[in-house]
Amino acid sequence: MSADSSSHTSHSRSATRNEPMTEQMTGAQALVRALEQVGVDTVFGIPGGAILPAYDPLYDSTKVRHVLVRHEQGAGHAAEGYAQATGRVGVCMATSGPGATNLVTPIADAYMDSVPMVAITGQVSSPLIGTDAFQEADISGITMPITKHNFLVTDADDIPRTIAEAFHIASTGRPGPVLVDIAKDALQAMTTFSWPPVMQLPGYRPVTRPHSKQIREAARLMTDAHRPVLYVGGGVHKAGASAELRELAELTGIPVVTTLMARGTFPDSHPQHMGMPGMHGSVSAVGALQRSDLLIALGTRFDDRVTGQLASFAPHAKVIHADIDPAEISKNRHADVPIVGDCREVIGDLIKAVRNEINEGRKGDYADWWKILNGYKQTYPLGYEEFADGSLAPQYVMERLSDIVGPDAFYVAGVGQHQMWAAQFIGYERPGTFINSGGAGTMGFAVPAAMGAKMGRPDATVWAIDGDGCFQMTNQELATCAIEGVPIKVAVINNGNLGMVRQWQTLFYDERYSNTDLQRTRRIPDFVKLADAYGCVGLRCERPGDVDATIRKAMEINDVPVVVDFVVHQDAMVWPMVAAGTSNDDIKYARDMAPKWENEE
Ligand SMILES: Cc1ncc(C[n+]2csc(CCOP(=O)(O)OP(=O)(O)O)c2C)c(N)n1
Ligand SMILES: [Mg+2]
Repeated sequence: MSADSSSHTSHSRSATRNEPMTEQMTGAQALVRALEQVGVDTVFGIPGGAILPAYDPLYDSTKVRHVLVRHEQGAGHAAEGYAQATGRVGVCMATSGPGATNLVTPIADAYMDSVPMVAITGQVSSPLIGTDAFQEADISGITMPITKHNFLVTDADDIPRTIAEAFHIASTGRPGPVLVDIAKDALQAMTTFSWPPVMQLPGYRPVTRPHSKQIREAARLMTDAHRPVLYVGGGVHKAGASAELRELAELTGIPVVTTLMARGTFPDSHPQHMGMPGMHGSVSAVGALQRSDLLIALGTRFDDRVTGQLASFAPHAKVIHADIDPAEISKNRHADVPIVGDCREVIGDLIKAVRNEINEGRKGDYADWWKILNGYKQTYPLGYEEFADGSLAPQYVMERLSDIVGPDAFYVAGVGQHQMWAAQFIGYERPGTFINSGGAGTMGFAVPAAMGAKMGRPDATVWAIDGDGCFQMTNQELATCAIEGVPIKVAVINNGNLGMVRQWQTLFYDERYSNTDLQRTRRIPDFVKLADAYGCVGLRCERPGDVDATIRKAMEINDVPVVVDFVVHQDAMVWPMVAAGTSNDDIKYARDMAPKWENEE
């Protein structure tokens, strides 16, 4: 490939600062140039026939680094991890047909968790579309319900504008995944590249400024309430509003709960923090919501994992619900005060409105509420069972990781028990430091997402906390990490089982362990040997006494990825738990152990 043919050397007219640049090139070159123009520095992907024209100019780009992953699912989750660690749009690329369908899971994942992502796929040439051509899949049709928006591009002239629009849509309003499917002949055709293009999105105008009347109404309710709770979801961090949240919380003295997607948005160590609500939330957080008379729901969506049985969720509470996406408001729970807007603006305005209330001599008094809440915290702290045989408790591993690694690292979890323990037993102090698959619950998320996070934030320590089941779904990206020089650390919480499913079998299926045993005594595969085979360092830890030294050793290795096989007891369970479909009031903090709510009040 000659550098002379690169897109950088063929200016027909030198672009000055204010003049739009205009140049003849192929659609593929226009694609790469557009990606450079929107500021993309990293693309995760795998080439193939239909996308091949795009890979040629990509080879020459000095601005865009393409990371060759081992599976397109890895590309998608890496783009998500990159996006969540940096706040920028993550980008993945794949060929048509199976390449594109391998992206479906991460696209769905990004959609559920509002992650800004652009997925670029090659499509068969436009005359072949609809003919069952080789490697044809209608990926825009397939992903219609799981993308914020998607495009099928069949004309080279549309490529720059479509890329500009895709990045704009993915990153503004409620973030989400956008698919750009480009027919091969559009990539090969000649076009005139000009930048910036004029976007054509007349119907797309996210409302970011909240309505002042609603804000005043909300502030009044907050002042009048006796038992308010700030119910904080992932949208608050996405809006970059954690500082504002803290100011509002401290100004009002209202307790805060942070959902799975909001861990770290409000510091765990803050005395007003009540913990994580939901199916595996703390008794204090679940109790606070259930007994509340006012929920101030910010960037959160009343997910069933938080509400439990909806009809009995927070039965005495009025609801203020602020979200950038009007479709979320009153979707699951009626909002008495609906507020459409960006959480940073909403919280900023709420601070001003509450100050006005205070200046007028009206301040909320929540002293009695805090007596109840502090009682919950003292009586029902998070705890766990230790095993008499000296085997390792997974929660202990989390506690030690938290202490030794500290709150500046990123923790990227898979899905299952280990994810819940990572949410519960690691102390999060900084927004965005816990990255996980919340809405979709996608096994296999951790390793590639950690890789993406580390590439976006190379100076940060990134720990993937994975299950032995999850790890076997996407550990091939360890090869990518080793080759690309991405020294992530992976803690495999190896309980030898599809543990979360096994937990449900223990509790609800009479201990009939149908197809959840991964046969750990046979050690197939041996994760330490597997790490070695992938060019990573593999460590194993089986006893509590070795945990600290093992973590420290992993922390000292910074040139290659490290995998630690933490062999833990298979019977460890995630508590507290609200059984699916039951009321939050029926939360158990251990097996058959229910809190006594009445005594606390
Ligand atoms: C792709 C996918 N398949 C199946 C499930 C259902 N599922 C949820 S948790 C889980 C077990 C996960 O096992 P492991 O990774 O070992 O984690 P553990 O619960 O043991 O910590 C399964 C099978 C899922 N969430 N995602
Ligand atoms: Mg497991």
